[in-house]
Amino acid sequence: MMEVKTSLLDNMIGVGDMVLLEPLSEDSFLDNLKNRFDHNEIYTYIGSVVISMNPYRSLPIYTPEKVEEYRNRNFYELSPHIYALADEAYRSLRDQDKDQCILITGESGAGKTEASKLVMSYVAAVCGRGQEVNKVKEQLLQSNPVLEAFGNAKTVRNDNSSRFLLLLLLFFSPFLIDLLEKSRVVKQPRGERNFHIFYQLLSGASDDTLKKLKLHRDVSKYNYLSLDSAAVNGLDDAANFRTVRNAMEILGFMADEVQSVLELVAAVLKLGNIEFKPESRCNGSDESRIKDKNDLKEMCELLGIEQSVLERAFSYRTVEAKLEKVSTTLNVAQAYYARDALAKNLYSRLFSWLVTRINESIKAQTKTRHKVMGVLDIYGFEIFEVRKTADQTSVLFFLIRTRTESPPKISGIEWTNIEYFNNAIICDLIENNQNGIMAMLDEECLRPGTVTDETFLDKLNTVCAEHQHFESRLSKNSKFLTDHSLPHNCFRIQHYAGKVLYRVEGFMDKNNDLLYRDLSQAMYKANHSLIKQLFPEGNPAKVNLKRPPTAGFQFKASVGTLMRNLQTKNPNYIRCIKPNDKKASHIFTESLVRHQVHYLGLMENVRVRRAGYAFRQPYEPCLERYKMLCKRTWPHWRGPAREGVEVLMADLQVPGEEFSYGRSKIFIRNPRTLFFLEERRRQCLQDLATLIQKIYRGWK
Ligand code: AD9
Ligand code: MG
Repeated sequence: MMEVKTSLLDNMIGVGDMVLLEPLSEDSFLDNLKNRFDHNEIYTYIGSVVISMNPYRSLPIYTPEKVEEYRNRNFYELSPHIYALADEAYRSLRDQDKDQCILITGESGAGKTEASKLVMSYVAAVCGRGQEVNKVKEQLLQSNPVLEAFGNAKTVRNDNSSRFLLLLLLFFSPFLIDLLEKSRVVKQPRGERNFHIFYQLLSGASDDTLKKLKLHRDVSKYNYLSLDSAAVNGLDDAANFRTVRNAMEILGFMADEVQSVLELVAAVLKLGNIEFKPESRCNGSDESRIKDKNDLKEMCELLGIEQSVLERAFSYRTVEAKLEKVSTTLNVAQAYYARDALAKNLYSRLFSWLVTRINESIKAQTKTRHKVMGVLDIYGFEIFEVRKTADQTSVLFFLIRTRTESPPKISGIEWTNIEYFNNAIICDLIENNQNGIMAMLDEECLRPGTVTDETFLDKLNTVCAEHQHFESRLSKNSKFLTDHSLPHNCFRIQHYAGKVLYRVEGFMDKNNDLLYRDLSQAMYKANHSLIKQLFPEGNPAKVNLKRPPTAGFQFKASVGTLMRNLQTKNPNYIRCIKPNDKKASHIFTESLVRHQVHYLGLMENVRVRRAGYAFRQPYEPCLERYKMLCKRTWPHWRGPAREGVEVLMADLQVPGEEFSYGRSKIFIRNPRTLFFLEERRRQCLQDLATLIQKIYRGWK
């Protein structure tokens, strides 16, 4: 007799798969999560979706023994674990030749990055061993510390918050999309830090290295580094610096490449210290002058730039029209704007370069095209915050798109219709080419005359109001909410997760992200191969009169590529939940978790998955209907109905993954199984009828 696996129910704290939760309500869902969390069961399924609660402490559940335990086992065989998902994805990749992607979503600090690392290390542990594979594995794992040093920072919500979008493709054609939160380079919110690498360099580099980079060890000497949170508990910047250096070496960075990278990091710090003062001109205008040229001088030495070239680029802006060049002087505000734009560009282009460089080095190890497994770790969704910037707008709408997951279609039999939040409306509102928010932002940025964040907001309000008038798709669905009670510089969008207030402050700037041509040309002239590479548009031979694409445009393009990439893969979902706001273990703040369950759409998820079980029936009628199919249950079963059904299913050798046992019902996944049972029953009845006829004839 076939052994029926029921480990999802046996020896288990609460219910391991929310699909089997009865009765199903938000309260029972939360109770189950809490119960399991209190017993260190941080993973729970919704069908094949893994919910992961952040334990905020290390649990002994990621050992090599655990890896062995989950290896090559069926998803529902063992208790819920992220390894089960990783194994399932890996096996489908290997055996069915299906490219996989793992989509990880959740609030900032919920554990997405940790989850992606766990998936990566699991796959690295179980996948093939050849020399080539080993090399790639090592490099992939080593890319983590480097990317985190340059792309992560301490935020209020997470001491190691990823500030970029990462799509990591394993097996092994790496592809990383980097959309770095570049505004952080020049300004950080209170209580947050700049990217880790700055602090790592200052505390971890040798005296000799610092001297070469013309840096002080003292963080307080640098304008771009926030003071109030320079040291973070539990974060050892110096040790991490050594890890990063070591990882770069394993990734095949040459000594001079590492040196160039560090020079750029140092240059950004120097740049932040350049300050400007106004100087009155006889024509009454104010021109900006550099206050103290020492930092400028040192920066130019680091990057091999002629000081006078950069100095000029900070004083003038040249606009090239068709045949003529017009130079205008910069005032102090414009000079600071130019400085910060340069710093942001330097750093974000360095980050992109690192990503490309890592990709190349991994690619160089792989000779054949392999099947692909992607891990998408999306940076945090800061739902509780009012402050939303243009960087974040993009992320928000990206999240919304990744969350569109339509329920499976099953023909015939029972089908529960689930109201799904229609994301298309929001995507349209934000993305639509004519009157989407992004398009309007682009248009406003290009409009001549005085354009400010406020004029943008006015435009948004007017256009949306007009559309309301014409009952257009945009506002018919009332996703853009104008409301006189809003603070004057805000608008509100009804997202999947709830209403989100956006403040327009800085939207234009962020979208514009304009680097004056004089500065890119100054960078291109640098006698520094890396810098030269990073500013190809500074090449005077390549004067391009077109405006550079806006940040919004670039974002849309990148997301487009990403989406096309993901659509070709089989998705696996991990939903991360943050149990409390204190980064503390053992605390389960119900209201906070409830909120996340809402905006991650987990209840809908359960309903959809339940509907995905084509058939569910209480044990008793099920046993009554099919008991004739098994000698042990026919004509009477004396024990509890559930056990009778278990015996029945085992006797009929229905594969374990085709059904699940709930508290009072059996859930059958595939209509095929139901047809099989019905067919057997029909045959049985027919045989019985024939038998009865025979007997009847015999009597006659
Ligand atoms: V952000 O959107 O990048 O700001 P993430 O990525 O969701 O965020 P992260 O993975 O960085 O959060 O987790 C935050 C912290 O929670 C980690 O630094 C760990 O200290 C802690 N954490 C998360 N998951 C686990 C885990 N499975 N085991 C132990 C964990 N600690
Ligand atoms: Mg992260």
